[in-house]
Amino acid sequence: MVLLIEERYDPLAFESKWREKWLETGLYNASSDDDRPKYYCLDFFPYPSGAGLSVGHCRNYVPTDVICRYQRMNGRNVLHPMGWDAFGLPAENEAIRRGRHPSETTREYAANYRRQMELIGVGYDWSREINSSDPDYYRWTQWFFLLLHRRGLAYRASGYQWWCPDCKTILANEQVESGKCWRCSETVTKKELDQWYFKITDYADRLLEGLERIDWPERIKMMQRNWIGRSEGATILFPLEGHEPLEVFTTRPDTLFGVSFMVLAPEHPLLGALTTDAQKTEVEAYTADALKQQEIDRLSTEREKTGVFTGSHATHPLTGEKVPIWVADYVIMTYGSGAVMAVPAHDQRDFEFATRFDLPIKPVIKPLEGELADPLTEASQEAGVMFNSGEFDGQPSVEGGQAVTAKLAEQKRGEAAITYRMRDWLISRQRFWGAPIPMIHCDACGTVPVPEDQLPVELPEIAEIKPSGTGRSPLATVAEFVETTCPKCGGPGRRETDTMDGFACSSWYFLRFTSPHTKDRPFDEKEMAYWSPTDLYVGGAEHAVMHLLYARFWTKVMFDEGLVPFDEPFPRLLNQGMVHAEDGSKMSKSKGNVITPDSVVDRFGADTLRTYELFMAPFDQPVTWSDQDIKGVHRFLSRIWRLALEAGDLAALDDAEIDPLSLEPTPLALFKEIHRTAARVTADMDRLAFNTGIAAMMELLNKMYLHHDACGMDRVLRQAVKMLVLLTAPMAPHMTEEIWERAGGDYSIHQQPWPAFREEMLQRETFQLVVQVNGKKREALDVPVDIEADQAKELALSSDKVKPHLEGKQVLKAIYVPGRLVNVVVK
Ligand code: ANZ
Ligand code: ZN
Repeated sequence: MVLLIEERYDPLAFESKWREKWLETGLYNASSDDDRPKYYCLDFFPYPSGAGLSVGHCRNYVPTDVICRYQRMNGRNVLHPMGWDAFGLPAENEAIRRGRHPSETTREYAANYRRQMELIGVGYDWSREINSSDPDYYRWTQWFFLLLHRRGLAYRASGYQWWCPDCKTILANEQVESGKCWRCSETVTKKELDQWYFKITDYADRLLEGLERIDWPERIKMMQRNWIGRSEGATILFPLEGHEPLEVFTTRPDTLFGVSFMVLAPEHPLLGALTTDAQKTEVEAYTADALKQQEIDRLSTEREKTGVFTGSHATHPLTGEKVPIWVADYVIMTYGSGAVMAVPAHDQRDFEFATRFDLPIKPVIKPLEGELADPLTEASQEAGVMFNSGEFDGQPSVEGGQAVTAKLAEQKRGEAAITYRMRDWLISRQRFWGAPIPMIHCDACGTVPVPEDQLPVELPEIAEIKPSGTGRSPLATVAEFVETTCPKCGGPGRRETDTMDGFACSSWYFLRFTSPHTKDRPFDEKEMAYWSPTDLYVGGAEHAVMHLLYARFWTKVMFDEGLVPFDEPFPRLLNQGMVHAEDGSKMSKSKGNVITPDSVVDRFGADTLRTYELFMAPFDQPVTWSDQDIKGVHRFLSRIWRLALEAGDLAALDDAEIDPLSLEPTPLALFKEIHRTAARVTADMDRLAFNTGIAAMMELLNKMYLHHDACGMDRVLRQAVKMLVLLTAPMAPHMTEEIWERAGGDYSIHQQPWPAFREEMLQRETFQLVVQVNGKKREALDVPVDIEADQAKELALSSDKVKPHLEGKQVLKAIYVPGRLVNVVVK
C-alpha cells in the first residue's frame, strides 16, 4: 500500500529554525534551583584549533548530548557545559604559523567550534561558556598556583630538562613521546635551567589508590599506574673514600651479595669527583656523548651497552669488598638515585654490561625450579633462594631481601624504600601564551608570591610573541611587565616571566562551569556542591596521563584544603572511538581527507549525521566512515518522518488507553513489539550502546511498515509512531521537535518524559493449556506459545491435579491439540 503523505523529509527546511528556538528559549540552560536530581555531563575541554571540528570530534559531542537529552527526559536536571582550553603551546604555535596573535586566533577558532557544535544540534548551556585565556578565568588559575605554593607543592629548582628546539621551550616528561615533542614531533634535547614544578609525587600513592574507586576504562587506569610506576625495594649506601656514601635504589636487596660493580648515570653529581685523573679524558668524552642521547634509546634493551670505568671504588656495605664504579648511559638520572648496584647474574642489563667489559658475574639466587646454568648465558631474574650470601643463605628472595634491608638499617647503611617513576610536574613554560606565574623576585626577600588581591597578573599587550630561543620567555623583554615592586619589602622587584603549562588551566575548569560568573572566588561553593562531581566525563584516550592525572592531583589538593568534598573529579570516564577516513587511514589535514560536520549537514542534515555517528559502531570502538551507511541512516529517518506525518495528532495519545486484552492478534503483536523496543532502547541508553538501540528501532520500524500494509494507520500503529518519535528524540532532536509540534505537542519534545514500557508486555507469550482426562477438564496451565508437543504432554501428565485421575489406570495415549489442550485417554 502506498502512503499518502507526500512531504519529503527535508531536514534543512527546519533544522536551523529549531536550533534558534532552543537558544532563544534557553532550553539547555541549567540552574541549581531545581528539585530534580542533577546530572553533570562533561566533555574534555577542547583546544580550539584553526582546522575546526571533524566528524571524529562529533563522536564525542553527539553521544554526550544524547545522554543528556535522555537523562533530561528521565527527570534529571542536566548540566552540559562547553568552553575553551585556549592557552598553551598548540594555540601559540598555530598563531605564530599564521602570523597572528593567539588572543585573536583562539577567539576566532572558538567561535567557529561553537558554530559547528550548534550546527550539529548539541544542546550545551552556552550561558556558561568559558575561555581559559580570559583574565577572569586565569586569575583563578593563578590563585590555585598560589594555593599550591602555600601548601609547599609549588617550587623552583634547577635541573636538566627536555627542550624542544622547534617550540623553543621546556617540556614536561609527559609531553615527550618516544623522544619527540608531543606537539611538533621535533626530537627533544636536554637543557639545564631553573624551572617551576608542582610536587605531584607527594600524591603518588593517593593517585594510585584513587584509581581503585573510579569507573574508568581499565586501559587508562593501567597507563596511569605504569606512569606513576611504584616500585618497592631499598636504598642502600655504599661507603666511598673521602665522600658521602653512594646511594642506590634496588628492588632486589636479596641480590646484594652478587654485586660486582656500580654504575652511575652520566649526569650523576658525584661523577666528576669520583673520576680519577687517569680516567678523566675518557669519562668526559663518554659523558658528553651520552647527554646527547635520547632517554628512550638509553633505556632500550636492544642497544649494546656502553660505559667507562671511573677509576674509583666503593665499599660493599656487608662484605667490605672493593667494588669498581663505572659510568654508563643505561642508568638514568631521573630514576631512583641515578646510581645502581650492578648484579650481573640476576639483572639482564648488568649481565650484558659485565659480559661486554669482562666483569665478574656472581650468582647468589637459586631459582625455585631447575638449576642455574653454569656458566650463565643470561641473567636469571626470578626470585628464588639466597646462596653465596653469608648468614642469609637459604632464605627465600622476599624474606631474605627484608632481612638484608633490616641488617643494613641497623648499621645505618640502608632502609626500605619506595620509588616512583613519576617525576614532579614541570609547569613553567618560556612562552608567551599562558597564565603568568604569579611570583615576584626580590633581591632582598627572594621569591615572593603576588598577593591574591593583585590577581590577575595580566599578560601585557605585545606584538612579538615568538620565543627568543634564549630559553627565556618573550615576557622577559617587556620592561613594564617585568619591573614591579616587591609585595614584602616595597623595594624593586622583578616579575617571574615564565607562564604556566596549559594543563594547569584544564586542571580545575570542571569546577568553574558550576558557577562561571562568580567574581570573588574560583567557584561558588553552593553551586559546586550541587553539581559536583561530574556524573559522566567523555573524551579521547590520548589524555590518559597528562590532563587526567593532573586534574586528579589538583582535586586532591583542593580536597585537602577543604575546598571540595570529594577527591576524585571524574568518577565515571569513557573514551569514544576514533573515526577513520573511508579508506581506513587517519583523518588529517595534511592528507586532505578530513570530513567536516558542515559538509555532512549540508548533504543530509544534522540529525542524519548524529544518528549515523551513534549507529556506526559501539561507542568506544574505532570505525571507518561510510557514505553508504550514512545514506541508510538517512533513509531510516525519512521513513519515521513519513509515518509520523501520516499519524497526525500524536502528542495527546495515551498508551494507557490501549487494553491489550481487547486487541486482535496482529495489533497485539505490534503493541508488544513497541514495549519490547522501548525496554531495549532504555537499557542500551543506560550502557551507552547506542548502535544496538538504533538497530532495535530500525527493526521496530520495519514491523510498523508491515503493520501499515496489513491494517493501515490504526490506533496501535499511531501509538507505535509516538513511542518511536520519543525514543528517537535524543538522537534526532530537530526532526522529532518538528514532528512533535505538528502532532500538537507542547514545546519542547526534549522536556517530555521518556516513554515508559509495560513490564507485562515484555514477558514471553504464553497461552492456557487445558488438560483433559478422558475428555473431562482437570487442569489449566500457563505455557509458552512455542511449546513442543512432547513437552506439553509431559507437563500435563506430571500435574498434581491430573495425577490422581491416572492412579491405578493405564494411560493409552495423550493427544496434543496445538495452542489449546492435551487430552489424556486412560482405561
Ligand atoms: C640491583 C638489582 C638486582 C636490580 C637484580 C634488579 C634486579 P624497577 O623495577 O623498574 O623499579 N635501577 C635503579 N635505579 C636505576 C636508574 N636510575 N637507571 C636505571 N636502572 C636503575 O627497576 C628497579 C631496578 O632498576 C633496580 O633494582 C636497579 O637494578 C635498576 F637482580 O638493583 B636493581
Ligand atoms: Zn622584597
